[in-house]
Amino acid sequence: MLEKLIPAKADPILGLGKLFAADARENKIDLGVGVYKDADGKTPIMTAVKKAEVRLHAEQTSKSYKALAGDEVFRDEMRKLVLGDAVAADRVATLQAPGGTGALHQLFEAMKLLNPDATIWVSNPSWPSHVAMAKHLGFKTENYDYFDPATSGVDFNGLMVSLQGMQAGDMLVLHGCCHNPTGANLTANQWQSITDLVLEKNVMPLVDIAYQGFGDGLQEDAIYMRTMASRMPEMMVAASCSKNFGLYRDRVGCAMVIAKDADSATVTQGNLATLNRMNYSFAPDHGAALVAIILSDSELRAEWEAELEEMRLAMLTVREDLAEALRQQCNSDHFDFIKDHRGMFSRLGLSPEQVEMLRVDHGMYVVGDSRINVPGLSGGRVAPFAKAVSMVANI
Ligand code: PLP
Ligand code: TYF
Repeated sequence: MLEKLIPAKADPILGLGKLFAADARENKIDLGVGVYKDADGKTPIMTAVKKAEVRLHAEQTSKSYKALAGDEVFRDEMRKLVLGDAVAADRVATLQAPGGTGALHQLFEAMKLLNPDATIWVSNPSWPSHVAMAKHLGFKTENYDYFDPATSGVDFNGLMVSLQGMQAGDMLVLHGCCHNPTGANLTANQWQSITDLVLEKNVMPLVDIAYQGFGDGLQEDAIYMRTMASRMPEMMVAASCSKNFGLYRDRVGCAMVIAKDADSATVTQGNLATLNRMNYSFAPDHGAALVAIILSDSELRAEWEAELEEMRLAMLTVREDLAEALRQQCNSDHFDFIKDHRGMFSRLGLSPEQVEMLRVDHGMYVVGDSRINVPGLSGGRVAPFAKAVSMVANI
């Protein structure tokens, strides 16, 4: 039967890592996969996470199963971290899931129960897994305009025109903050206009928040999404702890469903737990247990928040430095938008050929759509990168 399989396509982001590993050049730079890197190019374990692991090791007495929906402290702390007090706690059903991807998967599955004929609307461009997962689960998908290459900002008119095509019962995927792959983000007013439209059209919003704390701050990054949540009778949120806790491989995420009232939330909660049972029974515990310890302990929490803030500021410094270096190298303010973008990524607006030249001629590994992983440039990597970009770009 296996002859029916056709070779799988490599993930456009993860595939780059293999090429990088095979490159023998010493001055090569990896700006591919979105993981935080310090000045040494390492992805550190956060100190609060290390301390929570010590505590977990000392205090955990059993590895027996927990609740199907996951650890209650974790889920409640995540609800507060993401939604604040925008929505009454008894209106929110929560589910521990393997990473933000697992949370997205479970929410798509929940959507299958609500409307299998829904079209899932995804920004153009977006993180490739959004469309891939929605299609894999049998949904139709549509793109909505998002990025304006002329300004490297959001094409908001285009976005609103595209979203006029949404039908009642469809789902709209929004990035909560730090848009992947562009780095261009919606303003408060734009979020409000989208919320108006979603309410008018009776569409289910799914906010994917994978970078809370990486943009303008832990609270600031959630604020627009919270305003939307406070206005919506129903909404879904997929949160990831991969980046802001540095727990990538431990697979920690939380799916949240806001229901119109407490009774509806109770029924939703039961259905979410069943979705865990239908897919993998219990979500992995270790990383979620660490997040629960950190978020519910004031000292560890303060330490985590301080380190996260350091990481955020380091990324902003790279943005400032890169924009300035490109000003010098190109003798133009063309790349100043890098300072306005937020999060781990910026789309530079280079052609596939220019991206190829960066890799082949200069050993600079950028995703094919010219997305860079900003923290990959810390530790003195800005100057050589800016030089290489100025050599391939026609500015
Ligand atoms: N959503 C977006 C937009 C992402 O960029 C990512 C990747 O980091 C995720 C979700 C999910 O990440 P993870 O499953 O590693 O938590
Ligand atoms: O966009 C990124 O680089 C991160 C990490 O299949 C990632 O979101 C990339 C590809 C993938 C899963 C995670």
